[in-house]
Amino acid sequence: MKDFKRTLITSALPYANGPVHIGHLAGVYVPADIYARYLRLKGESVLFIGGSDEHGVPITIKAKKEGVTPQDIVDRYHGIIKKSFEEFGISFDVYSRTTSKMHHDTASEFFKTLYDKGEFVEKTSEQYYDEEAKQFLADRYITGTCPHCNNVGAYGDQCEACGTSLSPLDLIDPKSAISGSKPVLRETKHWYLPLDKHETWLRQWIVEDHKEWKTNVYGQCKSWLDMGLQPRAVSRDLDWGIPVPVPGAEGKVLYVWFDAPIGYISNTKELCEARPELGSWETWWKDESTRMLHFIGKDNIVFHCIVFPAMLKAEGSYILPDNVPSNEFLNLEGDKISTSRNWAVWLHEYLQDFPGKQDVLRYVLTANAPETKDNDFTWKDFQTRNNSELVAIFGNFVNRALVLTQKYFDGVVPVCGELTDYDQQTLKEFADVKQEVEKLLDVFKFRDAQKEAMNLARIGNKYLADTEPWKVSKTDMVRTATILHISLQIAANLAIAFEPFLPFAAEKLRSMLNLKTFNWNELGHIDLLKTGDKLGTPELLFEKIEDAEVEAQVQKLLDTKKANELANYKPNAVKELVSFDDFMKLDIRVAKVLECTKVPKADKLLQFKLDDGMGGRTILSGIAQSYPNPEELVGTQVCFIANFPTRKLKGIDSEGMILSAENSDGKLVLVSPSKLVTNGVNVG
Ligand code: B3M
Ligand code: ZN
Repeated sequence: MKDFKRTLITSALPYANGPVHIGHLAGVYVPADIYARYLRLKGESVLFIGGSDEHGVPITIKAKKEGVTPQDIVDRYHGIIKKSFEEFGISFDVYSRTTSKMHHDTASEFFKTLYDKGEFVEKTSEQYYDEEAKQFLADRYITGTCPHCNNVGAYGDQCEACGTSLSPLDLIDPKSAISGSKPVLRETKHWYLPLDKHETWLRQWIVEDHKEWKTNVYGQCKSWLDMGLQPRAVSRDLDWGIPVPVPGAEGKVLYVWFDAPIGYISNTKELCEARPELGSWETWWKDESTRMLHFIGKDNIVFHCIVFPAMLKAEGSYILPDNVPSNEFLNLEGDKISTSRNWAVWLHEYLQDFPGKQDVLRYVLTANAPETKDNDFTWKDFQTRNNSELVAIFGNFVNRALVLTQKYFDGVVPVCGELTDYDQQTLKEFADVKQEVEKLLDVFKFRDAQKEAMNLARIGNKYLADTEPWKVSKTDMVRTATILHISLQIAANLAIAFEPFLPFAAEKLRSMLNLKTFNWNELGHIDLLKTGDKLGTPELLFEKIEDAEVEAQVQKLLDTKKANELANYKPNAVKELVSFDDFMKLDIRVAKVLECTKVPKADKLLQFKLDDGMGGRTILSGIAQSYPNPEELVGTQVCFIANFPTRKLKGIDSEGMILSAENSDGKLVLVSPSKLVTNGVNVG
């Protein structure tokens, strides 16, 4: 690897149109944070840049829906997102936003530079225009019928029913989502970044020079390049965003994917202006001895590996990223996380339900990180990892070491006597951990790195279980002292090794150990604590999570599923018209239920004895699964078709048909008059 002097870490700027969820944390922010903390702990020069992405069409759509301004929306969510990140210990050096003046100026200038250098091509094309709303329509603002599956609510960029990506011109019977009117095609001019002209160097740079990139990233880039790159529009007809800073561009703004990555630059500038000791922002962005890393999710790969580098290269004075560690997606209990379907674990809600348990989520998300393929988060796994790893191994070891020291040595680090062979063997095992963890962190294998760090706790736990100081103390205090001395050194090592992964637990542990200064390079040492050092008060590092707590979370998700089913219920098309005469042929009446029982050997059928005002009749109805306690129906009134031919079902004559409605969840509900009526009267 090249000899770099400093590392600039960026993490994708989340859209400020909703709160952040576990998928964001697992995919981008926890790995980026682990890496930033790791480098800092090694004493390296590092900046970790974050911020909210506050432009783009979805924000304007949300604002319209709520009847507020886009600025109101981003103000609300920028605040919520920023707070969630702080609470989870994501250690950004700066977390700013793309509506800042600094960003508007920086992105505007960037565009202007490329424009002046002739790096864009101007093109006029036909796009849909809403004559009532007097505006061009972004792809998402146009709905129509999908030409592939006939879904009537397809969007101009994608049909969510069949998943096909579309262009607005593909839609049958297009409608404006703003006014509902039929849009017309109108000519409009835009600026395009001619990616085709950048293809040759991009291919060399990625395919030849960066074979070390993660296979998911490398593979996606290669297939984009193999398909051939096309010019990409970098402006839009929209009134929310950064105005295109050239003459003749009224009503046009920079495309959100043009301005958002420049946000990394703007936020670095803002940081360096506020803290001059960090040096000039240009050192971080233009000096070849800076190593730049973009942490992103897989849907952002093309923008960070192809489009943004092309922008930087076109500008001419910037460095390119050295690596783009991108993760796949995290699913939730088997389903894709979705903001619109509320299928997510929101960070702010998690903290209400599990206060103080940030590290548990960080731990589980890393242990299960979608590094090479999509992965699934389940509450059961969350509970198991907490109870049988964090509590039973890490917490248990630390607690025993500290409590025993408190008990036998008054909370003072005892003298280390002569080491047995077993002690030596244990120390040797844990001395390797540092190298192992580093090797993995250096190639962004966070889940394996955490597993390796956890081995340290396993070694400690096993050491205590094997040496049993609580027994030895009855006969040999010198040996007890040695065992606890070694155990405390292992605990101190844990406090360093876990700082990148579980910063809250690591800090708590350091304070229990009274470990004031620490750095990564001391990892593996067995003199982190000195004989005679006074320890702090032992506390539990992790707590057990009870079944009821995770069951409540699962129930919350089941409720969401149910609510979605009801909300998504789409009525069937109305059947063919019938004449009044045909309708009059049906003899629908009301009857009282006298008896209602399950039909033996038929799991769907109920047998009704009815008072139909005409001497009574029996009808069988296939609703048993919706009425598990049929006796409860006795005494209620139902509607039935009286002139339906008699049918034999399971050997019983069924003389008519009872009416029921099928709910959106598939359950059948009997239809009854809303007030008591005389048995046998007609319905019509
Ligand atoms: N806001 C997309 C996303 O959140 C976008 C990332 C911008 S990074 C410059 O997935
Ligand atoms: Zn479709």
